[in-house]
Amino acid sequence: MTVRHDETSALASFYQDLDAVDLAPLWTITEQLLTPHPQPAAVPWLWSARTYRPLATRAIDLVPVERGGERRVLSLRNPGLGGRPYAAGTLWGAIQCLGPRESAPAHRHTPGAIRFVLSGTGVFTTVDGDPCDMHPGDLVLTPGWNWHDHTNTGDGDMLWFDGLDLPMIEALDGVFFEPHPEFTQPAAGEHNRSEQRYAGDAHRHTDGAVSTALDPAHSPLLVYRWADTDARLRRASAAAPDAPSIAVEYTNPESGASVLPTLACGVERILAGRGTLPVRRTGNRIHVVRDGTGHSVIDGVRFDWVPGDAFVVPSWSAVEHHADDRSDLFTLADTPVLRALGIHREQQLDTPQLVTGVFAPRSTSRKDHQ
Ligand code: GTQ
Ligand code: FE2
Repeated sequence: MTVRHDETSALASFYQDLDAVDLAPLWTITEQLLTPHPQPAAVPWLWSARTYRPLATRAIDLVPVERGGERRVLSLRNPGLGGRPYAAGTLWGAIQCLGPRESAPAHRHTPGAIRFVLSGTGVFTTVDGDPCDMHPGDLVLTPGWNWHDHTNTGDGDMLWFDGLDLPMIEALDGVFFEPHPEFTQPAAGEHNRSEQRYAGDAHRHTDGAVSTALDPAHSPLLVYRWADTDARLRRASAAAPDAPSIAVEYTNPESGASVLPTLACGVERILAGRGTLPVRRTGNRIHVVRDGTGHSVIDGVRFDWVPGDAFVVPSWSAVEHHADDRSDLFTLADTPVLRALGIHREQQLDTPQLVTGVFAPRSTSRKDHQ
């Protein structure tokens, strides 16, 4: 179709007039907005423990934990997000560290958080007056608007992974934050009260798709011990001896729902020398390697991992996991929100992906000194 010159210039000045009064024509941007499938800005990415551990140690030496700063936290910043400090479009992921006899000040916020302990001992997080002891492999919840502070009573550093729904709550313009009037919550006496009250099996065997039950409330159980998670994985594995992998979800012991209304947590155990077939799911995921070495293939790129590494699987990326030795991958996912809104989708692929590249994790030029 030929357009006469005066029509072209009429159209150009029409677009200028629209722009000048803050109107945008859909027909020029519709394909960017209504994509055939999710096109997350976040890219598959991995942060290696070998690189972040010495940087966390330097942070402990260099940066005090104070009011205002609140937390000594290194966020996993996805390079696809234009400098925003988020691991994925909906998920905050970070490494938090606390040195000997340090406390991080009490506060609360509407975004909900989970902690998965990486290393160290002697730390507890007080959640609305209940001090929850933290050991490697434990999961601790700080649900939205619950007061929380962290205290290291020990002689060594502790490192843990933080996951929050912060970018999701930010997108909903729902962020509130409040400092506690005291630096830490008043000493509360007995520790682990939620654990004593709700002790028992709070895990569910799943097919890897976490969170089928929905609950607007958070779990009343605030700490899940690794020994219980491991026991549940062993039982599930014994019941399915031929399965290459087993997945369990941490659940609300009262309703069976995800641990937080917005966030689901689980562990996927991949047996030595075995692997999973690729799957695509809506929603974003962060995995933290608890045990084992192996690799994942995400959209055709191979990501090698060892314990402590954290990696992101953006929505609708094809992902498969392969273990050298028996491997446990902790999973944080926003699945409950997609399910609640009726937009969760999953697609199993029948053949392994063709590997077209190998991810090279970033490392510091000052050679990973310990
Ligand atoms: O420990 O309270 O990684 O408020 C980000 C925000 C941790 C925390 C984070 C937080 C915290
Ligand atoms: Fe917080």
